[in-house]
Amino acid sequence: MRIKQITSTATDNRGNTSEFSNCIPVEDGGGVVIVNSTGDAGDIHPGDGNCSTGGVNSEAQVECTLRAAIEEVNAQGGFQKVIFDVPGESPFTISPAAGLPAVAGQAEVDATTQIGFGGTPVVEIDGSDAGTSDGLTLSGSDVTVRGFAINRFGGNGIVLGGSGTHVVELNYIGTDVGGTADLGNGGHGLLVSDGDHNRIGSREAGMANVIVYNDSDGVHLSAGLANSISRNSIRSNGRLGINLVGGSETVEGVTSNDDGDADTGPNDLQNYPTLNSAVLGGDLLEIEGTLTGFAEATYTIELFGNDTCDSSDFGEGREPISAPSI
Ligand SMILES: [Ca+2]
Ligand SMILES: [Ca+2]
Ligand SMILES: [Ca+2]
Ligand SMILES: [Ca+2]
Repeated sequence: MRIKQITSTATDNRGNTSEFSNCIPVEDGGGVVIVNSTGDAGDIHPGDGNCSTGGVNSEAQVECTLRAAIEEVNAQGGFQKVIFDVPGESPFTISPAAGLPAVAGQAEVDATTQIGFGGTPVVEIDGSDAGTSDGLTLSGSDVTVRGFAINRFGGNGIVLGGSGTHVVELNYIGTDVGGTADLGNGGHGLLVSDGDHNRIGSREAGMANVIVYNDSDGVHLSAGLANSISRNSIRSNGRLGINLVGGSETVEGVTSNDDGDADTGPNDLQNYPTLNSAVLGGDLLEIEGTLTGFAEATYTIELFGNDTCDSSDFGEGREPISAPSI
């Protein structure tokens, strides 16, 4: 019996039993699927409640791969959580032979659950064998992807589509689990192709993404509104760190600020600040700049430190410094 409502009684140590308590609905906490193999086989019966390739992993357990887990949770529907318990040692490298299926949501795919995780990714998705495909694609809504190194895909590292409200945090996109090797993806690090209210990065310490060495932009937005990109380390990508292209902006490259910011497109073609001076005296960094926008709105300004500026002279943003609001 699927329990839909729950109530309770209390009995004391003398045997006196109470009336029933209040009755409350049981919320659906979703299922949990455990990936226990770096293999690439698919699920033999998607939607049957079990993630199984029909084979076994290195410890003779019923094998569940990342591909099989995505197929299974997509078929089950409802909120599903994918966690990791792969035998062996870091890095746990998954090498798909073709593109992985899109994660249709709602789901949380959380590689920080893998034993050995100590604050930085230990599970790597290596696209070397996956042709021109993208690494992970998020469709539908409410998909969280956390804790992966995603590298060497011919396409983009992660694609956010569907209706949005996805979360991408604590991933290394374009590098290895060490965060240093140049293993960029062939397209953008992240592409937001559709959807609103996605969150890329996090204000929480240690939860933002590292987006480096990708051949095109670090984060490319071609549609959608209210897609926040916060506190990530974005550097050494082939083109811009963050690129808004679409709406009234039809060309690639740095989008010019407009007076009053009435232009429209991805993220409403939000104007960026204009920095005038930065002076470091001892521990005190004094920045002067301006932002043209709507008088009644509030804006959060994030500052980033770099060793060198991008060849465009705009960005990228290697080290987030602080986040004052105005
Ligand atoms: Ca299954
Ligand atoms: Ca642009
Ligand atoms: Ca603008
Ligand atoms: Ca605008």
